[in-house]
Amino acid sequence: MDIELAIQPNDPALIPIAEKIYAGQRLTFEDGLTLFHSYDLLTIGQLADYVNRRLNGGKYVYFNHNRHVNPTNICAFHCNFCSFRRDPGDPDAYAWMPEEIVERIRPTVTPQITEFHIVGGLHPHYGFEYYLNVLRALKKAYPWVHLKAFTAVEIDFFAQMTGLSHEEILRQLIDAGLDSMPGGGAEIFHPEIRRKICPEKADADTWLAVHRTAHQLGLRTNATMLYGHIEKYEHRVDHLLRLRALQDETGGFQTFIPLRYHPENNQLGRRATWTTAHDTLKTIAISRLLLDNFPHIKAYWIMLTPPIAQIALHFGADDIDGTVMEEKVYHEAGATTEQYLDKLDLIRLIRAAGKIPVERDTLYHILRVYDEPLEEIEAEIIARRRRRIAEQARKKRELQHAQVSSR
Ligand code: V47
Repeated sequence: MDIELAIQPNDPALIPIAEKIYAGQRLTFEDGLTLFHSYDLLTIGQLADYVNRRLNGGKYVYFNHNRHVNPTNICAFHCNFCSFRRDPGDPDAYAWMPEEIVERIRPTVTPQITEFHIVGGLHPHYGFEYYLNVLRALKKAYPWVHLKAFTAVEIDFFAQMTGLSHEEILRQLIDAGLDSMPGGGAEIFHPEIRRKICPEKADADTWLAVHRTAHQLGLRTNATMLYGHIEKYEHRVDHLLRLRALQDETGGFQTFIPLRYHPENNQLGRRATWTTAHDTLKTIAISRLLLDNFPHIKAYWIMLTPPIAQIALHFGADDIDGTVMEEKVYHEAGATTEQYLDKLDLIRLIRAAGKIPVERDTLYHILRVYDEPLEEIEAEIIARRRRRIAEQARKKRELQHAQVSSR
């Protein structure tokens, strides 16, 4: 049976939108609003799944082996949704020196890891050189790892601090080892909301201009949207369409990541609450439908929880991010998920959703397709894990032995 015939909207308002989607036509601002106002979640999800299958085949779900690195939580800005930032002198404020970062993460850096996701506070005193040195030190110590670092807001902060253009800042960062940029700092573009939640941050035009420049320099970047606080549906649609317009121009975005707002330990949380699973799945699906020119939609398991991320794989998402290791931004804000899932956990999660796990690098080159029987994959990964633990124990014994002998 034709897929078009199989999807029968319960909400009649969705019929003309479904027809446009089958015809491959672009959705408008009004279509976006109609979708958000509709409670027909299953139809919206089926439409998004249909588009994902048309764009990506619908069988593969991507993940990567990555690690988050947050060099400092000291931040000059005061975004009211942020639970991670600290002022200098706060008891739990920290700022790690580049070599310290290299050593702190060493125990978790294996030859299999392919990406460091590096974001943090805008340190008021450290200067641009500190951030360049973080990249240089990491690249020198772990040259095989892709550095996805610094949001457009950080790039704009460095430009303000130094008086250099965004282009010059990006060129210097690329020289120091930058390979691509994450999608953070986008929040909600509309000025009505942006000025209430992050008035000091680069505005929408600046955020988009930084990504435009990055794309012109050959960097691939991601984009995000922080939803589920005080914004209205029209602000979400406005946000998505601004991203779509830039992507039409440059084609440099890889993935869109809707970020579910977490209200604990931040000022905005006194006014806003957790959003619902229904809203999350609808937002993921509508992102897939409106962002017809974005290759991928990510269901970030840290934000959504693994069970909801798994369901999102049937609502248009084709990526769940990676192993992450040591996530701080959302856990300070009340995220209850693990801070780390290993490769096997991710593979099991994706396979249990009836999809084929595909390990990718940051730029979506396929490293391995996990399509063999699950028991074989489990046996292989567990055996490798055992070998690694035995090897670490052997190295530790050797070190202790050498220390005793040298006394
Ligand atoms: O810009 C901060 C968000 C973002 C909260 O590019 C919060 O692959 C929810 O951008 N509740 C940074 N969200 C993280 C980010 C990201 C994450 C995963 C993958 C990628 C990628 C990018 O975190 C910030 C902000 O929007 N954030 N505080 C909070 N309380």
